[in-house]
Amino acid sequence: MSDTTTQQTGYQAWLEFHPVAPGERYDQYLAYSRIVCTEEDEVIHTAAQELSHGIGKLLGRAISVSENVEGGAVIALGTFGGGNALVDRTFGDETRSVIKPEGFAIKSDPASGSIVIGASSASGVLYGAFHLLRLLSTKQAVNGLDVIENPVNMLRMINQWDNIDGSIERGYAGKSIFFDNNRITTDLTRVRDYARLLASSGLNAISINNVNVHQWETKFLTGEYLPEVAKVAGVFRSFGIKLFLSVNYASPLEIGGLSTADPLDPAVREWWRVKAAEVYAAIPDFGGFLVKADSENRPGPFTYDRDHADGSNMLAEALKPFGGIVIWRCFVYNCKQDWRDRVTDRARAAYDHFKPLDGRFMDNVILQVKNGPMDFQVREPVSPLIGAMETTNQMIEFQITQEYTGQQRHLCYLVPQWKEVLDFETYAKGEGSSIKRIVDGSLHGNRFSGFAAVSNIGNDVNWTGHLLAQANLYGYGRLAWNPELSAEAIAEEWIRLTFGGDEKIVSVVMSMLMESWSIYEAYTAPLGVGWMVSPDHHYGPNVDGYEYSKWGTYHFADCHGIGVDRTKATGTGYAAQYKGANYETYESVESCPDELLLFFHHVPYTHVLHSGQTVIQHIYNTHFEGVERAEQLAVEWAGLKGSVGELVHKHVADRLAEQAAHAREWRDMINTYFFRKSGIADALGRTIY
Ligand code: GCV
Repeated sequence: MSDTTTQQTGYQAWLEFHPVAPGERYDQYLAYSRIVCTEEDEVIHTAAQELSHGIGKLLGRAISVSENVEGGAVIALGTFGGGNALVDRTFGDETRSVIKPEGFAIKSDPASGSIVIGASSASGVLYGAFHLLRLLSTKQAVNGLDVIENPVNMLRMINQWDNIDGSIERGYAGKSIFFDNNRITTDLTRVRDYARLLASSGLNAISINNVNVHQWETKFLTGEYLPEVAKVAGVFRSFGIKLFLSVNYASPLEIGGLSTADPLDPAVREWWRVKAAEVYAAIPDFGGFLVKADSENRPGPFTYDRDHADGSNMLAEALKPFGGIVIWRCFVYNCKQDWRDRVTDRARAAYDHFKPLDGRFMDNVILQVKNGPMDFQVREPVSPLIGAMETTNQMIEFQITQEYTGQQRHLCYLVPQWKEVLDFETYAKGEGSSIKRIVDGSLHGNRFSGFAAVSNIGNDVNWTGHLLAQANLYGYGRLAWNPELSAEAIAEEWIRLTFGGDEKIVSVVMSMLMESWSIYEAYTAPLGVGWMVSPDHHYGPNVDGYEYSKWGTYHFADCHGIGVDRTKATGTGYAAQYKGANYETYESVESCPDELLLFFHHVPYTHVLHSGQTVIQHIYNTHFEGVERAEQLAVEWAGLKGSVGELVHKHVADRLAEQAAHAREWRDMINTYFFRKSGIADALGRTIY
């Protein structure tokens, strides 16, 4: 990799540190020529090194790190009471009392002209360092700083779906950076660079292997792999990130020589206790286990006629003495449904399985719930399970990897979608019960809570396949840190950090990102009905791809109409899982929002939407417009030729051309399908085959 710059390959991503030009605050920044770090702590040293590296690149000169606080304006960093005189002098009790475990304060010291970063933990110092670097990289004034930041969410986690053979389930950016050929990779350089990216966006936890834990990965808990896992944990530790493992629920059977994995069997419980002790002996700060059980053919407690509380509590009990946690996924549904069965509704499943168990989980179990009831579609309602369990820890799961949103071949900036989910009012405890307040733990006063998301990276040189998909990884971290940040603010930060401060690039890329989700939605499955993709690989279009299969994902289109009746009155009753006004809004075809109409209702093609269009005309219009808008993305990007690096420009241009071509395929297949089904012509007489 000879040139790793963002402009040429994208490798440095948002940690490119474009040089500050004279006139762009160069002189102001030049004053800070030294970093002062007095504590012997790995994470604080990382922070000092990052500052030295980043500012060095911004200013084009070497920035030293020393312990000496005297001698002009410096950047000092450390924990409160940790021995850095500048930190201790700058931050009084008032500031210290409002800084939470991973928060930080940054203040300018008028006496010395220095900038001081203080925190109550080493991780806080690191986040403070990255915050300052963000200010400098986006060329903001740094005299007179007085910043206090605390992460809103406790767990800010990434889930890798990487397999030991180097493949990645739903990975669209090359092979795994963790595993190759049934071994954990020995050169951890790339893992370290990934840890930097994650920590710099505010993330603090990672599970490194796929939730579908197969034969070889089950052995991660054994001496064959644990020493190597411990090395990976060490890399993440130096960036304040805790390592978790996905575990196979049937491990006692598969690697323990037991004849059962029954969670109430004393021998099974003992096996997990011993196993947890072995893992903690190798990795003292191990985070815990992530578990997909009784889901899509994975083993689980149902085999023994036990429930998910029994299963997760068994693991929680084993981890508890070491401070570990169990993250138990709620993606549990019948994946062998008969498509002729109109009663079973996959959307209902998570709520139906878990809600009755509220109050039965140990306090170190967290339920991880996907943002929607189906599976990361471009449009779904918010999962009604989130917030429905008052005495159970919950965290939300997003998908950064674009399984159903264009697989990093199409541009789809997902932060606006996540924002909508987080701002959704659940009425779980009356008004003011938004999703973000449930997942930050404040609404129900949970001990553990937070965000998880499936990563979108692989060993492609630019990490994410589509360079602009880096914005989703960055945006996820920033949103997990602070869900109040706007999608625009995050996009702007990312563009400036990645491409530098050219205002033309900022405005063009911003408009492309902000439009992209709605463009993708326009030319794919209409009005919230979802799917319509090819089975297995999910890179559509295939309108009936899942219509006659066992996965519970149907649109029920016939010559009269389309959509799934999920009302309580005449359908599956899913709408009744929502509280208060949400139930009424979704139950009624009159009040259901257009974008979710076909998720909740089966309607004739002539049904008139709130927009004034009929369903069929909406389908035609959005698909024609969606293609035009996708083509326009390519035109906008073409205007940046010469402004961004040549290779990067070509790479994104190629992806956008493919997106436009693929959008045309979506348009024609969807429009033709519904024209032939409904027999209703396009009011505007456009070409439909
Ligand atoms: C890891 C969907 C995906 C699967 C994934 C599963 C899950 O079904 O297609 O690849 O498996 O979700 O979240 O467990």
